[in-house]
Amino acid sequence: MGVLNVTPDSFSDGGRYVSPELAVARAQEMLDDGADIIDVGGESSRPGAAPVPVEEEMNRVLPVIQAISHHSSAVLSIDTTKVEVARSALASGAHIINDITAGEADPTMLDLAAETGAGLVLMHMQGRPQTMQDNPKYADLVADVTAYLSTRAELAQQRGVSPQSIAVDPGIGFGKTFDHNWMLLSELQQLSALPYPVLIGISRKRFLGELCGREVDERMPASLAAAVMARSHGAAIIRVHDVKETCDALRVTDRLLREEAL
Ligand code: HH2
Repeated sequence: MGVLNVTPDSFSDGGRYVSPELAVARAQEMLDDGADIIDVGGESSRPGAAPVPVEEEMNRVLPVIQAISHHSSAVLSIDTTKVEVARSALASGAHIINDITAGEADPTMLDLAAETGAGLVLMHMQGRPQTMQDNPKYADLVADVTAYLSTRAELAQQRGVSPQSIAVDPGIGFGKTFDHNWMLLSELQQLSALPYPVLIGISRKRFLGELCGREVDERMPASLAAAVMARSHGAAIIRVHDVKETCDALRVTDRLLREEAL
């Protein structure tokens, strides 16, 4: 899954793809590099990010989704917590709702997924972006995150979402300390045991920078190592900025995993 943030303030690619022309060109580049899904976002969720009004978010993402779907048959996801944005994005050509609040910000998000048959990514977050990094605490991190995602996925199904449409995501960096992120990555198998594909977003995130002492644009090697480990622990979808390099790393990982399974 290639990341396409149409925002002025995303932590990694903020401000780079604000015009629809640049965004469409970037989407095409990621598709050529091997992305299966392009995740379009119009609101940064980095710690402390300012909320974006619904009209503004729509003005950012809709022209981009319309233009990409006009130019290609790419699978598009919309990274939003707002049901109005998701509804318009689906009507403009998106196929998947990526909701970092797992339908909690707006409970009708689950109904929208049911009604449209869209894919639905349910992500775990403790707190909300404004405050989520203020001392997050868990009784049993991996069990808590796994139970939360399982419960949200069951609720989505009660609302009419097909189980085949659901993916779950532990939300690396969302209400997690440095150690929490490492623990979730190392014990991803527990989440992979749920009957849904696991999506994970590690690309260029702060915990990698902290470990290696690298700024955002120097975190690709660390992101590749994390992607390889996540894949070998069962992640089905990896959300990344560096698509070409990640695809090569995953081709090697998948080939070796297949060999090991023989
Ligand atoms: N991470 C970010 C945004 N959306 N969605 C899912 N499902 N999983 C993630 O880990 C995830 C996500 C944050 O990264 P990015 O979009 O690059 O930055 P920003 O939130 O600043 O726009």
